[in-house]
Amino acid sequence: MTRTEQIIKQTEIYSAHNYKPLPVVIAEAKGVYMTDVEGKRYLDCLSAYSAVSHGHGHPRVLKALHEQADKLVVTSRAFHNDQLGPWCRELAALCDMEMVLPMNTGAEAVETAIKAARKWGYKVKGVPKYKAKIVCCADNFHGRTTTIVTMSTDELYKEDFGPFTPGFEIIPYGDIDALEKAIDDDTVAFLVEPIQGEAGVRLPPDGYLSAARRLCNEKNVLLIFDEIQTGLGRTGKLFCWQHEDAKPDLMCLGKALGGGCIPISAVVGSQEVLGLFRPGEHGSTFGGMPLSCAVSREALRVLVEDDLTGRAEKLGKRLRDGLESVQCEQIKEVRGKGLLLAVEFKPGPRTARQVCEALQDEGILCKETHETTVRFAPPLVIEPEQIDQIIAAVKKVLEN
Ligand code: PXG
Repeated sequence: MTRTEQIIKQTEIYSAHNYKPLPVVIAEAKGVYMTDVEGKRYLDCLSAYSAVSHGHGHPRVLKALHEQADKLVVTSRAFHNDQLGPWCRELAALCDMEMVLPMNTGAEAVETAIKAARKWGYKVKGVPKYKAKIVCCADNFHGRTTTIVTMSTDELYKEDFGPFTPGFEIIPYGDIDALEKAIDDDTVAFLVEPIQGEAGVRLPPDGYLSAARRLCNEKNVLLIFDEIQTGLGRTGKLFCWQHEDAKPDLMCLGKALGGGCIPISAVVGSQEVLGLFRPGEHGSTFGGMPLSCAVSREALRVLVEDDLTGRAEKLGKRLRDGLESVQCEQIKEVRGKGLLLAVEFKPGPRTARQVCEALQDEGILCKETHETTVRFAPPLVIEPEQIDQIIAAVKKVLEN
């Protein structure tokens, strides 16, 4: 048995089977490259679903991690720490928002936004107690807690996990008329991904986000963008909503917020909404811990100083042009923005999973979403020659 087979077998015995990873066991990574336990090197085209936008082990982010780890790691929120305040101020400034509420994972940020919106509904909008409604979109992915899977339209995420949480209405993604119809007096928020990542990098029609912004203004409804996957440069703008200048009331961030080194998430927004929380109503032991905050502060500085957003735009175009030039009958569409791209396949000789497996042999690690789509989302620190390496591998796999 190879070392890879041994480790996979062990994982399958002792780890719950809630994932189906590619058969590769990563042991080390630096920049855009990952190395498996056999010593084979791969170019990472997934970036941990956008969490590793800075590349693996970014030297500055790692340095911040080590330095802070030597000083102070966790205090809980029972005491102040000297990193939380500066991080909140810096993140709020970057987002052009007023306040930040720190959590650890994306799902927790979404849960936080839901609670914030409901509270705003009762305290400010005047919705009758426990009548608050949040509108969300079909095919969304906001995480996997019991409340969040209530919003899912994918049976896999829901079957066997009910009963679910009341207070959500699901409408088709990209349909502004459906949003208008769904909003009633009890509606407190519209929660939506500016691009649906997990649904297969699905883009709404042009003008959708700004139309949603206008509608929410008219109807006194909070607009909440889940930018956990699309935010922090990934799509070629700092935030995906900036493609349409549709600034939300609340924004959920996660993934790349930790610079690929640590889990940290946040809801950022206005004082009018986030200012409503009172002590004890919400929180998390590790949320806002000094280690995460220090790492995230450096990650945000790197994001700006190394212009990761500009790189996503420029190199995303190079990757997209390359993928569009691949001669393969089975390709239905190449889509996405910046370095959040996907190739969708028509039914045919290869499944998306098989394409990923063939790319793995060529030293490129991708992950399929659903049966038909392969996502290409390398770290934003990728170099042009490495983009060309991806394109060459895709051509080799698909043009034969
Ligand atoms: N919102 C969006 C838009 C996401 O893409 C989450 C929320 C939840 O984040 P956390 O940190 O709670 O996983 C995501 C996560 C996976 C996986 O299984 C995660 C995502 C996409 C695909 C797979 O780890 N995105």
